[in-house]
Amino acid sequence: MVWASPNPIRTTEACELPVVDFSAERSELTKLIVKASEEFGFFKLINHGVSHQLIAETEEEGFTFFAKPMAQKKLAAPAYGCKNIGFNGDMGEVEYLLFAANTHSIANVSKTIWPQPSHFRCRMSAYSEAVKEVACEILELMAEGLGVPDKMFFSSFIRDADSDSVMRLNHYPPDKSQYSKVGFGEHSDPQILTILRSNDVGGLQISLQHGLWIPVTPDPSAFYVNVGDLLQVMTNGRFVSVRHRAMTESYYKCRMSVAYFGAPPLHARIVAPSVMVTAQRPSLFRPFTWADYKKATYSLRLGDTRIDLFRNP
Ligand code: GA4
Repeated sequence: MVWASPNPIRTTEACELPVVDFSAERSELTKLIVKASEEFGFFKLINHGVSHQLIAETEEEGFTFFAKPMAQKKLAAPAYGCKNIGFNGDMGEVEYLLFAANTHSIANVSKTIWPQPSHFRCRMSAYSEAVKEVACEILELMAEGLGVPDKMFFSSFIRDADSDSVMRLNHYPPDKSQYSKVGFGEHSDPQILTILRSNDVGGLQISLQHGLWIPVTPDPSAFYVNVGDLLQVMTNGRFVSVRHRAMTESYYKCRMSVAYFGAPPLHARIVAPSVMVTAQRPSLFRPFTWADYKKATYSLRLGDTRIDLFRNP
């Protein structure tokens, strides 16, 4: 299907995206996750085990916040943003809440939103903890599937108390115009792993080869998992960080997504474990810290391929 879109980039539905059933047997699971991360850097996770009630309550907190008058939402700045993405002029048809995924930061954001004690703090913290656990389990299965001797090699970065993980609630307005617009432009996620959940309104697309966009059918009961740039580096290029974007799609309903971006502490040194570096496959990237990478990320535009700055000559 070719979408009516002001931009000439084609989209297609002619590609089946990988689905991983988290309740499958462990050895099967490791194989599927590794294959999907190598070929797509993306997969849909079903039977993830996070309670439907917790997910519904998190969604409710988001919708309640975004339904507030603009003047009140702006009180939550800089966590709240509308249309402006990052600091270098990127824009999109989106409003969002973006905050560090630790209990302390969530409590602070909560205070700017609701002066009285509210559900927001408890629910967001519980959700963040639950998806962090899913992300860690996935990273441990990845390590196992890749033959990394330390199964916690990847997950220990985001389990660290100083992890720089963030959460983002994106709220896309319904699109009454004839053409689909860019909600959140093309990019890869800079962190290690992203766990995304949305309501039943579509809009997410992933790019496999440059120029071909694949719409992802929304499934509110599932999570969508993105390999981030740091995991591409730590697997010495075996896994690929997926380029994706969100387009406005619905004529009548808002899309809301909640993303957890699992990141290391700022001082963490990002290198591939020795088993991923061989004579046939020498190290593709030079060592750097997450602080170095984050600085480069924020100095560039959303769609820039920042990972290239860290490649070995
Ligand atoms: C994309 C992934 C996450 O949403 C995010 C984004 C961040 C931001 O919105 O502040 C960035 C973007 C994201 C990558 C390039 C820079 C930084 C906006 C931007 C233009 C929170 C992240 O970590 O990187």
